[in-house]
Amino acid sequence: MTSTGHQFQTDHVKSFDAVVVGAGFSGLYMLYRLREAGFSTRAYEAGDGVGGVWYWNRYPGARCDSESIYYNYTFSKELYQEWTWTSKFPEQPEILRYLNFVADKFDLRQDIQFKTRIIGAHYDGATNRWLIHMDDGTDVSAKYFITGVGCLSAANVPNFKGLDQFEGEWYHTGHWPQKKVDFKGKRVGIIGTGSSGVQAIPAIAKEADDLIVFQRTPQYTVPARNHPYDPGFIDRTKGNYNVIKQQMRESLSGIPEALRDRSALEDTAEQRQQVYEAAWGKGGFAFPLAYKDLTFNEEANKSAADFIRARIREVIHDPEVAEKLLPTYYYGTKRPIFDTHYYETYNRENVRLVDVRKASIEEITNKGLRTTKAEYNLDTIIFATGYDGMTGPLFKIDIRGRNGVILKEKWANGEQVRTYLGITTADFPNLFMITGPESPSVLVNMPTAIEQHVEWITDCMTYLRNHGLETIEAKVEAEEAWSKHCKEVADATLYPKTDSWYTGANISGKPRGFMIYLGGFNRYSQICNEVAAKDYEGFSLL
Ligand code: N01
Repeated sequence: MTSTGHQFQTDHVKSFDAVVVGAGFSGLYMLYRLREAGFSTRAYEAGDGVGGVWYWNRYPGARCDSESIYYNYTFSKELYQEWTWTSKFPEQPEILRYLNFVADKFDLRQDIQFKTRIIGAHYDGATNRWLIHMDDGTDVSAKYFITGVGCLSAANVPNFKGLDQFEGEWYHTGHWPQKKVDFKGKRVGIIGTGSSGVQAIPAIAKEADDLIVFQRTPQYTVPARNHPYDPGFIDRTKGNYNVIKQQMRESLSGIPEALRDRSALEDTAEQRQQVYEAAWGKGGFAFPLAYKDLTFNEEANKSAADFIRARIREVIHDPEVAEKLLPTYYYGTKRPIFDTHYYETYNRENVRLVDVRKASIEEITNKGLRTTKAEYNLDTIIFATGYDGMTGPLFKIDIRGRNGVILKEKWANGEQVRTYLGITTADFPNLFMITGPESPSVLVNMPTAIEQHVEWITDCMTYLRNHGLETIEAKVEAEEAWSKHCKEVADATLYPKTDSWYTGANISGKPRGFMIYLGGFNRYSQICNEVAAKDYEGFSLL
């Protein structure tokens, strides 16, 4: 029975080799790969189209901050030749078009059921199968249950008193409507200044009469310096496909641009200034990758943070506003943000910054929002308040493993989740999590991370089939060792010292732990390959 009291049907239900959750980057490629390998597979997608996070995040200004020529699949040379990106950092509609193009090219829609959310998946030890329950009341069964739910698909709308009495419109950036939201003539409030807020704020400020930004933690952001690609560059990139693919797959972070192999402390203050100015001018990842020790060494980190704080003071006309915008946490330990005229937006007459650390939000009223110091009348409220990351999307499904072990309960205790390689977890046979907790996922270029996981999972399933095996399950000692390793790697950095969604600190009551493997994509892939080469060392195969 599910938590909703559902009694699974086991007779006459559709049965597949594999059921995949989601039709974003992960689900689409998983479907393609398994079909190629001869596994009957069905994907279920809550939205009415493909795209995953790029289907839901339609807020103004939404664009990717990985370079487009890398933020795509590399498994098909033909696909790489056929698709042409228009600019360095593609906007959400262009990425969504790309994923639709992929779905059409490989004829993937025929195996996807849209507008259907999987709400329960229980492992049946008697038959070694997963029983899967949908929100339309139907059940199916599958030998393998594979989640492609993304790391950031469980929206966090803070539980402010009074939201239900608000008479205006409100939206979360991650659940943006398909119709255009009109801000003309409106007084808009936005809560949150993470990646989503930093992108949405300059775009909305251009349209709204008034924009009030409710900021709790000031952010470091560096200019994206987006630009259209010229045809010559695109031709050279396509011609270089093999090299680019290999470089991506052998890199630390899934993109060829290597971290500079130099400590910030090896340079003099003047040299550092020049390096940071050049990186600032180049934009995007050039800044966080300017020195190899920015996220390891406090002094190195401070040098980068000081540079950005100085830039903020230069850009902002009103010194009081500038002071409010100065971040103080370790640079790079929250997701580095790349912006287009973010700080400059605070020089506009129609934009006001409210520091909700000094005067916290008390309640949403019928007319707007009230902090401990003032009341703000608003027509529209935007929650750019982030996500219950990594585990949240998995917990939206009632996943139960061997003997009814509930995933959410297994990971509710202790200081971090427990997985083996971030793909599997003990007591959950034949469950694979694409970019699951404790895999490199969001700290590398996502499509690269996804391709590696999908290919590893497909190879694993093929191995089981070729050897006449029914189940694969992580051994407890293997997952304990992996989780310990993840923690040790993270503890050698400055990341765990900052409250962020990486640590779970943004969600009240969530156990704090560092949920991403920080040892580098190349090292991680090598470990996964070694595990497979040793006949899936650390797993029980039956
Ligand atoms: O979410 P966030 P996001 N009262 O968690 C604030 C990816 N992404 O959607 O920092 C007041 O970063 C919160 O304040 P604080 C990317 O990986 C990528 O912006 O917790 N404020 C913070 O300012 C990114 O990291 C792209 O103090 C509250 C903000 O809301 C991830 O998604 C674009 C609050 C949340 O920031 C998440 O980004 C967009 C409260 N009760 C997203 N609760 C690109 O590729 C939260 N906040 C470019």
